[in-house]
Amino acid sequence: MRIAEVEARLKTSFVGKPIVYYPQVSSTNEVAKQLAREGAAEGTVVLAETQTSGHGRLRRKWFSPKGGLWFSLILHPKLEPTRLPQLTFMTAAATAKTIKDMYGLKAGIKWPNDVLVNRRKVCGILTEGCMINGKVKFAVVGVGVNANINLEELPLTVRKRATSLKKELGKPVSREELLCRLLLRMENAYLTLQREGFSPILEEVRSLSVFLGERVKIASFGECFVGLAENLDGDGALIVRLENGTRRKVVVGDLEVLSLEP
Ligand code: BT5
Repeated sequence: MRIAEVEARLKTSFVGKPIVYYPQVSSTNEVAKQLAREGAAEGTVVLAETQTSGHGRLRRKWFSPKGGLWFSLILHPKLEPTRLPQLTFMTAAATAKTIKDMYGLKAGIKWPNDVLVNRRKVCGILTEGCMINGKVKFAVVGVGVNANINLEELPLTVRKRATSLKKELGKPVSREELLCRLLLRMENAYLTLQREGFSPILEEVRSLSVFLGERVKIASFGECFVGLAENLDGDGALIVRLENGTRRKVVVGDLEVLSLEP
Protein backbone atom coordinates (compact mmCIF):
# COMPACT_ATOMS: atom_id res chain seq x y z
CA MET A 1 0.00 0.00 0.00
CA ARG A 2 1.33 3.39 -1.00
CA ILE A 3 0.40 5.34 2.12
CA ALA A 4 1.77 8.65 0.78
CA GLU A 5 -0.64 8.38 -2.15
CA VAL A 6 -3.55 7.70 0.22
CA GLU A 7 -2.62 10.65 2.40
CA ALA A 8 -2.41 12.91 -0.63
CA ARG A 9 -5.81 11.84 -1.99
CA LEU A 10 -7.83 11.43 1.21
CA LYS A 11 -10.68 13.96 1.38
CA THR A 12 -11.86 13.25 4.94
CA SER A 13 -11.62 15.71 7.79
CA PHE A 14 -10.63 13.33 10.57
CA VAL A 15 -11.01 9.68 9.49
CA GLY A 16 -7.63 8.28 8.47
CA LYS A 17 -5.77 11.09 10.19
CA PRO A 18 -3.39 9.53 10.86
CA ILE A 19 -3.04 6.15 9.17
CA VAL A 20 -0.72 3.95 11.21
CA TYR A 21 0.78 1.47 8.77
CA TYR A 22 2.42 -1.92 9.40
CA PRO A 23 3.62 -4.55 6.93
CA GLN A 24 2.34 -7.22 9.36
CA VAL A 25 0.50 -7.27 12.69
CA SER A 26 -1.34 -9.83 14.80
CA SER A 27 -4.66 -8.08 14.21
CA THR A 28 -5.32 -4.44 13.33
CA ASN A 29 -8.21 -4.46 15.85
CA GLU A 30 -5.84 -5.47 18.65
CA VAL A 31 -3.29 -2.81 17.69
CA ALA A 32 -6.02 -0.17 17.36
CA LYS A 33 -7.44 -1.03 20.81
CA GLN A 34 -3.98 -0.65 22.30
CA LEU A 35 -3.42 2.70 20.58
CA ALA A 36 -6.88 3.90 21.68
CA ARG A 37 -6.10 2.95 25.29
CA GLU A 38 -2.93 5.03 24.97
CA GLY A 39 -5.02 8.00 23.82
CA ALA A 40 -4.94 7.83 20.00
CA ALA A 41 -7.23 10.39 18.38
CA GLU A 42 -10.65 9.62 16.98
CA GLY A 43 -10.25 8.82 13.30
CA THR A 44 -6.93 7.01 13.67
CA VAL A 45 -6.72 4.09 11.24
CA VAL A 46 -4.45 1.08 11.73
CA LEU A 47 -3.70 -0.71 8.47
CA ALA A 48 -1.60 -3.78 7.73
CA GLU A 49 -0.64 -5.74 4.62
CA THR A 50 -1.13 -9.04 6.43
CA GLN A 51 -2.42 -10.22 9.82
CA THR A 52 -1.15 -13.28 11.62
CA SER A 53 -4.21 -13.59 13.87
CA GLY A 54 -6.94 -11.61 12.21
CA HIS A 55 -10.26 -12.51 13.78
CA GLY A 56 -13.98 -12.28 13.36
CA ARG A 57 -16.80 -12.62 15.88
CA LEU A 58 -16.42 -15.26 18.60
CA ARG A 59 -12.67 -15.27 17.86
CA ARG A 60 -13.25 -17.00 14.54
CA LYS A 61 -10.24 -16.81 12.28
CA TRP A 62 -10.13 -14.11 9.59
CA PHE A 63 -7.67 -15.10 6.86
CA SER A 64 -5.65 -12.06 5.83
CA PRO A 65 -3.20 -12.84 3.03
CA LYS A 66 -1.36 -10.15 1.09
CA GLY A 67 -3.46 -8.13 -1.34
CA GLY A 68 -6.40 -7.52 1.00
CA LEU A 69 -7.49 -4.31 2.67
CA TRP A 70 -7.22 -4.94 6.41
CA PHE A 71 -7.76 -1.97 8.67
CA SER A 72 -9.35 -0.74 11.90
CA LEU A 73 -10.82 2.68 12.66
CA ILE A 74 -10.84 4.19 16.16
CA LEU A 75 -14.04 6.07 17.03
CA HIS A 76 -15.40 7.79 20.14
CA PRO A 77 -19.12 7.40 19.48
CA LYS A 78 -21.82 8.87 21.67
CA LEU A 79 -23.71 5.59 21.78
CA GLU A 80 -25.01 3.28 24.48
CA PRO A 81 -22.96 0.06 24.50
CA THR A 82 -25.94 -1.95 23.21
CA ARG A 83 -26.04 0.32 20.15
CA LEU A 84 -22.47 -0.38 19.01
CA PRO A 85 -23.73 -2.73 16.26
CA GLN A 86 -24.93 0.46 14.55
CA LEU A 87 -21.28 1.10 13.65
CA THR A 88 -21.13 -2.30 11.94
CA PHE A 89 -24.26 -1.56 9.91
CA MET A 90 -22.97 1.88 9.04
CA THR A 91 -19.73 0.33 7.76
CA ALA A 92 -21.46 -2.47 5.87
CA ALA A 93 -23.60 0.09 4.03
CA ALA A 94 -20.57 2.30 3.31
CA THR A 95 -18.60 -0.66 1.96
CA ALA A 96 -21.41 -2.06 -0.18
CA LYS A 97 -22.09 1.38 -1.69
CA THR A 98 -18.40 2.02 -2.36
CA ILE A 99 -18.04 -1.31 -4.17
CA LYS A 100 -21.18 -0.65 -6.22
CA ASP A 101 -20.13 2.87 -7.18
CA MET A 102 -16.50 2.17 -7.94
CA TYR A 103 -16.77 -1.12 -9.76
CA GLY A 104 -20.42 -1.49 -10.74
CA LEU A 105 -20.59 -4.81 -8.87
CA LYS A 106 -23.83 -5.89 -7.22
CA ALA A 107 -22.77 -5.65 -3.61
CA GLY A 108 -25.26 -6.38 -0.85
CA ILE A 109 -25.41 -6.68 2.92
CA LYS A 110 -25.96 -9.94 4.75
CA TRP A 111 -27.00 -9.45 8.36
CA PRO A 112 -25.27 -8.75 10.62
CA ASN A 113 -21.76 -7.92 9.35
CA ASP A 114 -21.02 -9.21 5.86
CA VAL A 115 -20.85 -7.64 2.44
CA LEU A 116 -21.45 -10.07 -0.41
CA VAL A 117 -20.80 -9.89 -4.13
CA ASN A 118 -22.40 -12.59 -6.24
CA ARG A 119 -23.60 -14.40 -3.09
CA ARG A 120 -20.06 -14.64 -1.71
CA LYS A 121 -18.40 -12.82 1.14
CA VAL A 122 -16.09 -10.05 -0.02
CA CYS A 123 -15.93 -8.17 3.30
CA GLY A 124 -16.39 -8.84 7.00
CA ILE A 125 -16.69 -6.24 9.75
CA LEU A 126 -15.91 -6.56 13.43
CA THR A 127 -16.82 -3.77 15.87
CA GLU A 128 -15.39 -3.96 19.37
CA GLY A 129 -16.03 -1.51 22.19
CA CYS A 130 -14.21 -0.59 25.35
CA MET A 131 -16.64 0.23 28.14
CA ILE A 132 -15.92 2.14 31.34
CA ASN A 133 -18.65 2.59 33.97
CA GLY A 134 -21.28 1.43 31.49
CA LYS A 135 -20.24 4.00 28.88
CA VAL A 136 -18.41 3.50 25.59
CA LYS A 137 -14.90 4.90 26.00
CA PHE A 138 -13.95 4.06 22.43
CA ALA A 139 -14.87 1.67 19.65
CA VAL A 140 -12.75 0.00 17.03
CA VAL A 141 -14.34 -0.90 13.70
CA GLY A 142 -12.31 -3.56 11.90
CA VAL A 143 -12.84 -3.94 8.17
CA GLY A 144 -11.51 -6.75 6.01
CA VAL A 145 -12.05 -6.40 2.25
CA ASN A 146 -10.82 -9.14 -0.06
CA ALA A 147 -9.52 -6.66 -2.58
CA ASN A 148 -6.74 -8.35 -4.56
CA ILE A 149 -6.26 -11.57 -2.60
CA ASN A 150 -5.82 -14.88 -4.36
CA LEU A 151 -8.70 -17.07 -3.25
CA GLU A 152 -6.37 -20.11 -3.39
CA GLU A 153 -4.79 -18.71 -0.24
CA LEU A 154 -7.99 -19.30 1.72
CA PRO A 155 -8.79 -22.77 3.10
CA LEU A 156 -11.25 -24.69 0.92
CA THR A 157 -14.16 -24.45 3.35
CA VAL A 158 -13.84 -20.65 3.50
CA ARG A 159 -13.09 -20.26 -0.22
CA LYS A 160 -16.45 -21.82 -1.20
CA ARG A 161 -18.29 -18.85 0.31
CA ALA A 162 -15.73 -16.11 -0.39
CA THR A 163 -14.77 -13.91 -3.28
CA SER A 164 -12.43 -11.00 -3.97
CA LEU A 165 -12.79 -7.85 -6.03
CA LYS A 166 -9.94 -9.07 -8.24
CA LYS A 167 -11.78 -12.33 -8.91
CA GLU A 168 -15.08 -10.59 -9.69
CA LEU A 169 -13.51 -7.97 -11.98
CA GLY A 170 -10.84 -10.16 -13.56
CA LYS A 171 -8.16 -7.59 -12.66
CA PRO A 172 -6.70 -6.04 -9.53
CA VAL A 173 -8.11 -2.83 -8.06
CA SER A 174 -6.25 0.18 -6.68
CA ARG A 175 -6.36 -0.41 -2.94
CA GLU A 176 -5.28 3.19 -2.39
CA GLU A 177 -8.32 4.54 -4.23
CA LEU A 178 -10.62 2.02 -2.57
CA LEU A 179 -9.37 2.99 0.88
CA CYS A 180 -9.76 6.74 0.19
CA ARG A 181 -13.32 6.32 -1.05
CA LEU A 182 -14.30 3.94 1.72
CA LEU A 183 -12.90 6.12 4.51
CA LEU A 184 -14.74 9.14 3.11
CA ARG A 185 -18.02 7.22 3.04
CA MET A 186 -17.43 5.93 6.55
CA GLU A 187 -16.78 9.44 7.82
CA ASN A 188 -19.95 10.78 6.20
CA ALA A 189 -22.02 7.88 7.52
CA TYR A 190 -20.60 8.33 11.02
CA LEU A 191 -21.42 12.06 10.99
CA THR A 192 -24.96 11.21 9.85
CA LEU A 193 -25.28 8.64 12.63
CA GLN A 194 -24.11 11.10 15.28
CA ARG A 195 -26.33 13.95 14.01
CA GLU A 196 -29.49 12.19 12.87
CA GLY A 197 -29.42 8.86 14.64
CA PHE A 198 -29.68 5.38 13.22
CA SER A 199 -32.76 5.62 10.98
CA PRO A 200 -31.07 6.93 7.81
CA ILE A 201 -28.42 4.20 8.11
CA LEU A 202 -31.06 1.56 8.73
CA GLU A 203 -32.89 2.62 5.57
CA GLU A 204 -29.68 2.16 3.58
CA VAL A 205 -29.08 -1.25 5.11
CA ARG A 206 -32.65 -2.26 4.25
CA SER A 207 -32.22 -1.14 0.65
CA LEU A 208 -28.87 -2.92 0.27
CA SER A 209 -30.01 -6.10 2.02
CA VAL A 210 -29.76 -9.49 0.35
CA PHE A 211 -31.62 -11.20 3.21
CA LEU A 212 -34.89 -9.33 3.82
CA GLY A 213 -37.84 -11.22 2.41
CA GLU A 214 -35.75 -14.40 2.08
CA ARG A 215 -35.96 -17.77 3.77
CA VAL A 216 -33.07 -17.87 6.20
CA LYS A 217 -31.43 -20.23 8.63
CA ILE A 218 -30.39 -18.62 11.90
CA ALA A 219 -27.86 -19.92 14.39
CA SER A 220 -28.04 -18.03 17.67
CA PHE A 221 -26.73 -19.11 21.08
CA GLY A 222 -26.40 -22.74 20.04
CA GLU A 223 -29.90 -22.89 18.61
CA CYS A 224 -30.82 -23.20 14.93
CA PHE A 225 -34.07 -22.31 13.22
CA VAL A 226 -35.47 -21.49 9.79
CA GLY A 227 -37.91 -18.73 8.88
CA LEU A 228 -38.59 -15.68 6.80
CA ALA A 229 -36.33 -12.65 7.42
CA GLU A 230 -39.14 -10.15 7.72
CA ASN A 231 -37.56 -6.91 8.86
CA LEU A 232 -34.94 -5.13 10.92
CA ASP A 233 -36.21 -3.34 13.99
CA GLY A 234 -35.12 0.17 14.97
CA ASP A 235 -31.92 -1.18 16.55
CA GLY A 236 -30.95 -3.46 13.68
CA ALA A 237 -32.17 -6.66 15.34
CA LEU A 238 -33.56 -9.17 12.87
CA ILE A 239 -37.24 -10.08 12.98
CA VAL A 240 -37.81 -13.62 11.71
CA ARG A 241 -41.24 -15.11 11.07
CA LEU A 242 -41.10 -18.78 11.91
CA GLU A 243 -42.93 -21.47 9.98
CA ASN A 244 -45.64 -21.62 12.67
CA GLY A 245 -46.35 -17.92 12.15
CA THR A 246 -44.76 -16.61 15.37
CA ARG A 247 -42.07 -13.93 15.21
CA ARG A 248 -38.66 -13.98 16.81
CA LYS A 249 -36.29 -11.12 17.37
CA VAL A 250 -32.64 -12.08 16.84
CA VAL A 251 -30.05 -9.72 18.28
CA VAL A 252 -26.91 -11.83 17.90
CA GLY A 253 -26.31 -14.71 15.51
CA ASP A 254 -25.33 -16.03 12.12
CA LEU A 255 -27.59 -16.00 9.12
CA GLU A 256 -27.63 -18.09 5.97
CA VAL A 257 -29.86 -17.07 3.09
CA LEU A 258 -31.09 -20.46 1.95
CA SER A 259 -31.65 -19.44 -1.68
CA LEU A 260 -28.16 -17.90 -1.88
CA GLU A 261 -26.15 -20.88 -0.71
CA PRO A 262 -23.25 -21.29 -3.17
C1 BT5 B 1 -16.25 -11.29 10.32
O1 BT5 B 1 -16.46 -12.19 11.33
O2 BT5 B 1 -16.65 -11.40 9.20
C2 BT5 B 1 -15.41 -10.08 10.73
C3 BT5 B 1 -14.09 -10.03 10.04
C4 BT5 B 1 -13.33 -8.78 10.38
C5 BT5 B 1 -11.94 -8.80 9.81
C6 BT5 B 1 -11.22 -7.50 10.02
S1 BT5 B 1 -9.71 -7.43 9.14
C7 BT5 B 1 -9.22 -6.04 10.01
C8 BT5 B 1 -9.65 -6.24 11.44
N1 BT5 B 1 -8.68 -6.98 12.21
C9 BT5 B 1 -9.18 -8.14 12.65
O3 BT5 B 1 -8.54 -8.97 13.36
N2 BT5 B 1 -10.45 -8.30 12.23
C10 BT5 B 1 -10.87 -7.16 11.46
P1 BT5 B 1 -17.47 -13.41 11.27
O4 BT5 B 1 -18.83 -12.94 10.84
O5 BT5 B 1 -17.36 -14.06 12.57
O6 BT5 B 1 -16.95 -14.32 10.09
C11 BT5 B 1 -15.78 -15.07 10.24
C12 BT5 B 1 -15.84 -16.17 9.18
O7 BT5 B 1 -15.57 -15.62 7.88
C13 BT5 B 1 -14.79 -17.25 9.37
O8 BT5 B 1 -15.24 -18.21 10.28
C14 BT5 B 1 -14.62 -17.80 7.95
O9 BT5 B 1 -15.65 -18.73 7.66
C15 BT5 B 1 -14.90 -16.58 7.07
N3 BT5 B 1 -13.65 -15.96 6.58
C16 BT5 B 1 -12.44 -15.90 7.17
N4 BT5 B 1 -11.56 -15.21 6.43
C17 BT5 B 1 -12.23 -14.82 5.33
C18 BT5 B 1 -11.90 -14.06 4.18
N5 BT5 B 1 -10.69 -13.51 3.99
N6 BT5 B 1 -12.87 -13.86 3.24
C19 BT5 B 1 -14.10 -14.36 3.38
N7 BT5 B 1 -14.48 -15.09 4.45
C20 BT5 B 1 -13.56 -15.31 5.41
